[in-house]
Amino acid sequence: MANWSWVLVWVTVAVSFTIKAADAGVAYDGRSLIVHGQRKILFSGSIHYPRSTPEMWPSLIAKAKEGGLDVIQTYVFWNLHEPQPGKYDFGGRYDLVAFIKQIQAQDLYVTLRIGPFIEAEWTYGGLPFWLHDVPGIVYRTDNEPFKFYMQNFTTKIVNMMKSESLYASQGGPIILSQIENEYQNIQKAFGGAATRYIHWAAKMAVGLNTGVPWVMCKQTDAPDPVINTCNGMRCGETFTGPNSPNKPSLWTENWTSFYQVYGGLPYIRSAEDIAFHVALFIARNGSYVNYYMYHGGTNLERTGAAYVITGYYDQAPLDEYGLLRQPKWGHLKELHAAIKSCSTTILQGAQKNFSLGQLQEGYVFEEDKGGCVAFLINNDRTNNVSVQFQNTTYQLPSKSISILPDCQNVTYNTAIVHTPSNRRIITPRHKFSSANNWQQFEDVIPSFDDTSLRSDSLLEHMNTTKDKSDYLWYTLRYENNLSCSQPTLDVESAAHLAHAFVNGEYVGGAHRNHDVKSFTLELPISLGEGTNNISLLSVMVGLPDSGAFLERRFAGLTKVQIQCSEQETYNLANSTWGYQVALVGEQLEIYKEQTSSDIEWSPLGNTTNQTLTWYKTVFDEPEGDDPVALNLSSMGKGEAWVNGRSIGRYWILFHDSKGRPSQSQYHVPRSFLKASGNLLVLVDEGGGNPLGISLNTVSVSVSRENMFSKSSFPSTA
Ligand SMILES: *[C@@H]1O[C@H](CO)[C@@H](O)[C@H](O)[C@H]1NC(C)=O
Ligand SMILES: *[C@@H]1O[C@H](CO)[C@@H](O)[C@H](O)[C@H]1NC(C)=O
Ligand SMILES: *[C@@H]1O[C@H](CO)[C@@H](O)[C@H](O)[C@H]1NC(C)=O
Ligand SMILES: *[C@@H]1O[C@H](CO)[C@@H](O)[C@H](O)[C@H]1NC(C)=O
Ligand SMILES: *[C@@H]1O[C@H](CO)[C@@H](O)[C@H](O)[C@H]1NC(C)=O
Ligand SMILES: *[C@@H]1O[C@H](CO)[C@@H](O)[C@H](O)[C@H]1NC(C)=O
Ligand SMILES: *[C@@H]1O[C@H](CO)[C@@H](O)[C@H](O)[C@H]1NC(C)=O
Ligand SMILES: *[C@@H]1O[C@H](CO)[C@@H](O)[C@H](O)[C@H]1NC(C)=O
Ligand SMILES: *[C@@H]1O[C@H](CO)[C@@H](O)[C@H](O)[C@H]1NC(C)=O
Ligand SMILES: *[C@@H]1O[C@H](CO)[C@@H](O)[C@H](O)[C@H]1NC(C)=O
Ligand SMILES: *[C@@H]1O[C@H](CO)[C@@H](O)[C@H](O)[C@H]1NC(C)=O
Ligand SMILES: CC(=O)N[C@H]1CO[C@H](CO)[C@@H](O)[C@@H]1O
Repeated sequence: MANWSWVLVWVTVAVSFTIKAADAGVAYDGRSLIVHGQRKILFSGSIHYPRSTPEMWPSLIAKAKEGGLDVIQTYVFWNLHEPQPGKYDFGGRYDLVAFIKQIQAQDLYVTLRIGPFIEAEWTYGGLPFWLHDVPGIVYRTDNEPFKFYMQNFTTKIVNMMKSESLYASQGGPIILSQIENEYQNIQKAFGGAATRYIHWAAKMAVGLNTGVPWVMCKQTDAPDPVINTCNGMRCGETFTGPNSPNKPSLWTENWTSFYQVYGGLPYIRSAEDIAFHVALFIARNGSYVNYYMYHGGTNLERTGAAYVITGYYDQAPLDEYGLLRQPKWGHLKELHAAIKSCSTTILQGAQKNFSLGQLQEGYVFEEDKGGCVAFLINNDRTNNVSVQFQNTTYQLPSKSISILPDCQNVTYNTAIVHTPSNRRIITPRHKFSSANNWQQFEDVIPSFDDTSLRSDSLLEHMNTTKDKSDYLWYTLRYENNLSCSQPTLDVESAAHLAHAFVNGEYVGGAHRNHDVKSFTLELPISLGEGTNNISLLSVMVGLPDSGAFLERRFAGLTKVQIQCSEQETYNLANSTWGYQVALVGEQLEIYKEQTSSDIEWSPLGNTTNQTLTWYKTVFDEPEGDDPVALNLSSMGKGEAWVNGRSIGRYWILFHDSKGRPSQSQYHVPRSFLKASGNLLVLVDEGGGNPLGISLNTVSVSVSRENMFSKSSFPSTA
């Protein structure tokens, strides 16, 4: 079955460091992965290829390597690669093979998390939306249609890797693969079918004979020989361990921060806290740690999941732009070096642990031939303490771990940071404040007669747009009763936002947030005599990416009524509705250079009160290599394109608890730009003023460590 099953007879750790039989590939035992016969402690970092550009990959990977990583981990993004069943796309940012070969060129390993369900704060958790229309499908359980497409795509990827000789068993860089993703979170919902599914998935994956092990993260009962691994912030404390003594302790997601949603604040996790938990995990026999994310990047286009902001894990050791975030990057680099300096002893030595005080403990790895490594841990959050270890006194700062590669000298303490902090510097390079340089196009507010798709009920939003757009118009003709003198329009929605128009005039909007399921609109409106056109724009900010029964999720309007008085209410849910998928500007691809010139643009109007308006202008590329960002803080909500390529959604008006937009700066990858005449197009749902937009370059204040980023890494090409 598994070509590494011979390893299961490997019981003691210290027999020999080199294992002949595994030279060709990757094996494992209870202590670690064994790569080409060598036992390894591996530091890994997540970098997702479609969240940056091919031009950025070499520098991101080089900075990861310089930071002491051995492995780059990435998900595979099914919905990018198979936009229609059997039609594949692996070009440009989607070029998985080129990404892996770039990692290989820099002598690092790869962990390939195929999923193919990935969650990842990626729209629909990476599942292609067309799956939704496969008859009888239930995702991620013992369901034939789902298993068919999952196996089909998994096989496609594995075969692609094999044909490029990318598995370590073929001399390539891939040392580990993942099937499924945090399935335990939803397992209960499927009862016995879940167990059958997870066994099927393990068997299917193992049957693909990659010559490298498979893991299931957050899956305590991962079937042999698949390795169960830990995801979380404190795996040294929380991981219940491998489910077999023959499996190593691997941490596939150690969150360096947390993803941010619109309306939410950034999650700041200190360098000291990350370092503490990584050191603890290694002290407790862990042998693989992955930073999720090492570089988060940008949710370009409409790829972010529901409510997730466009910048992804900006707080990671490499920030959204790929610049070093200090002291995080440098403090972890020193940690990796401290552990690497003694990894042979950690892997070969016998481990013992002992108490050093009420809240203090020690872990020692000792080899017969003399090597000795100690981890001295102070779990006390407030007090520095002195401990005695082998007749020597050691000062341990509060909540810290000291590493002694020779059991004598402390070379690293997780709470003592030598790396200076740095600061982000935003340098304004251009202001778009001249109205003459802008043009606008007001999108059309469709009325019922403009629509061709009709239904006598309120349709589900996602199944109607098929995720071709964030936008779905619900339109209606309403015959007004003159007795209704002070009508209100009441709307309830399970989508993310709605904007209401009566007879072409904007009457108001509302939205929900990441954590609630629905919202309501109650708007006083004025109705004319006879026929009135009611047009409601329902908006999604990314599709959901998690939970059981994703295929049954409901979004869109759930209730529409006109209330004339408490007694007199007209429920419009079962009226005849006319639907329009996408804005007219989207249908015309107004943001593309070729099509933009065919549109009748107008001079910029009074921008104080526009709704659903497209804006365009041109600009020159800022000089130099520093990353480029647009400050969109004067805008409302919408999406922006540069030279026809979407740089993602923006949402300024939804403030966090401190009264600020969750994200103001939006990354424009350098490779999207040419020297001059770059076309910028934005669509704004309302409240935006393009005259306040500015173009900036982004850098970090130069500290000692950053000299490195300046000199060796011309940031992005
Ligand atoms: C996947 O399905 C397509 C049809 O959609 C088929 O052409 C292809 O051979 C299948 N691939 C595998 C590896 O099963
Ligand atoms: C680490 O592994 C050793 C065997 O080498 C075992 O005795 C010990 O209990 C393990 N420690 C932890 C914390 O799992
Ligand atoms: C050694 O570590 C194990 C696992 O964390 C713990 O249960 C045990 O109490 C420790 N022993 C001592 C003496 O601290
Ligand atoms: C510590 O001191 C005691 C008594 O002074 C001695 O027996 C022991 O060998 C010493 N241990 C080490 C590791 O030096
Ligand atoms: C604890 O130790 C740290 C690091 O050595 C030091 O910065 C801090 O001031 C100490 N705190 C106390 C309360 O002594
Ligand atoms: C390590 O500690 C020993 C004894 O404390 C000392 O003699 C030696 O110089 C130290 N080595 C280094 C590299 O600091
Ligand atoms: C989804 O839309 C398709 C038409 O594209 C329709 O056949 C199907 O019934 C819809 N499914 C649901 C659950 O509404
Ligand atoms: C108008 O009001 C009358 C009396 O209140 C009611 O019978 C009728 O159904 C209403 N018509 C519409 C179109 O709402
Ligand atoms: C609308 O129609 C559906 C079924 O077609 C029915 O279940 C629902 O009660 C109706 N709603 C109203 C308000 O009439
Ligand atoms: C723009 O419109 C607002 C009201 O909608 C008005 O107060 C303002 O004076 C107008 N500005 C210009 C420059 O016309
Ligand atoms: C903007 O438009 C809305 C709706 O038409 C109106 O209520 C509001 O007063 C306008 N604001 C300004 C500043 O003109
Ligand atoms: C899986 C896991 O360990 N999750 C933890 C991640 O860290 C946060 C913050 O400490 C915990 O709340 C989660 O339980």
